[in-house]
Amino acid sequence: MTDITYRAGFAGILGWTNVGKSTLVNLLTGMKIAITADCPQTTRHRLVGIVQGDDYQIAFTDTPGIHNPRNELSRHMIKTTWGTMVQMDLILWMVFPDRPVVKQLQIFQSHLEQPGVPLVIAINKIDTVSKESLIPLIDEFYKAINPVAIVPISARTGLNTDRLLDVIVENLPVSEPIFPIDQVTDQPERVIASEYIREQVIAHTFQELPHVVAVDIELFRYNDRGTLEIIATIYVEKQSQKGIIIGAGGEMIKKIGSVSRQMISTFLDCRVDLRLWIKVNPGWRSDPDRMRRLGFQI
Ligand SMILES: Nc1nc2c(ncn2[C@@H]2O[C@H](COP(=O)(O)OP(=O)(O)OP(=O)(O)O)[C@@H](O)[C@H]2O)c(=O)[nH]1
Ligand SMILES: [Mg+2]
Repeated sequence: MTDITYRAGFAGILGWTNVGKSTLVNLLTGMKIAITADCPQTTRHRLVGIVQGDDYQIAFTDTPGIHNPRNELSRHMIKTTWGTMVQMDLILWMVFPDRPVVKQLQIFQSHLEQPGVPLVIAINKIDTVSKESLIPLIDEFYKAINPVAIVPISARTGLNTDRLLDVIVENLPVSEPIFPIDQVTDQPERVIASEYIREQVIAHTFQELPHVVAVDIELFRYNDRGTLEIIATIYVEKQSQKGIIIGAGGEMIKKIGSVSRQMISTFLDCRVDLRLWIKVNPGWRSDPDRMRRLGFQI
């Protein structure tokens, strides 16, 4: 019999690129499930981060941020986001604290107003604005759309995120847990490993090539001594980009390798032996066949 005090469901996180969706998923799960970066279009796949309480389970569904599409990869990312939203028990729309409501709402309206699906608005990055500036913004949001609540938060500092969790739980259906109660994500280990590597490439080469990089795991195997052996290929689009990643005297690739190895080792709690290759794959972001080979489900 269903416990009538237990609530569970999928909360889809939706928002413009760079608003802080993945940062929030990591903060609430307490694990680094989603990679983040100080540049747009970081998240490329839908992924679930599971937050468990005594009487609730929230499956936060992180999505690629909305932006103006420029190639097949962009179009695929945005299609993923809108597609994800139709299967949610609740929509969490994350917005900026310093942009006008009309500018933020735009193409979102029809995706946010779904019959029977509660909408919660989280105004993120409030650590960057004055408290006073939030009051008129909140009023404006209530005039534009009909959320069950608007919660100002900081996904970076954790400010007010307890309140956000309370509001979400109150608005989820009464249900049995959806995932096993010790599970934190739906992402396979090898995908998380490849994402950590991609994050470190972005972090170390920032401004120069965040969008052209894809990472493919070619070997992912625990050996007899319990060490995880990984061989990964970093794909870029031009020879010059390959040079940037290698860096002077190979310093850059060494740093990318050592930080990502450490991150994978911490996440999976084991020794990791990581080998990285870099290959030039011109135009992969505009070619559905090659995107499929790199793991995109299109
Ligand atoms: N100051 C501040 N920065 C934040 C906050 N939340 C996220 N950020 C920063 O904003 C940048 C983007 O964060 P992400 O979590 O990658 O944003 P996202 O919405 O997942 O972006 P996409 O995956 O591209 O859609 C990162 O540099 C974060 O550290 C916040 O509450 N305050
Ligand atoms: Mg993201």
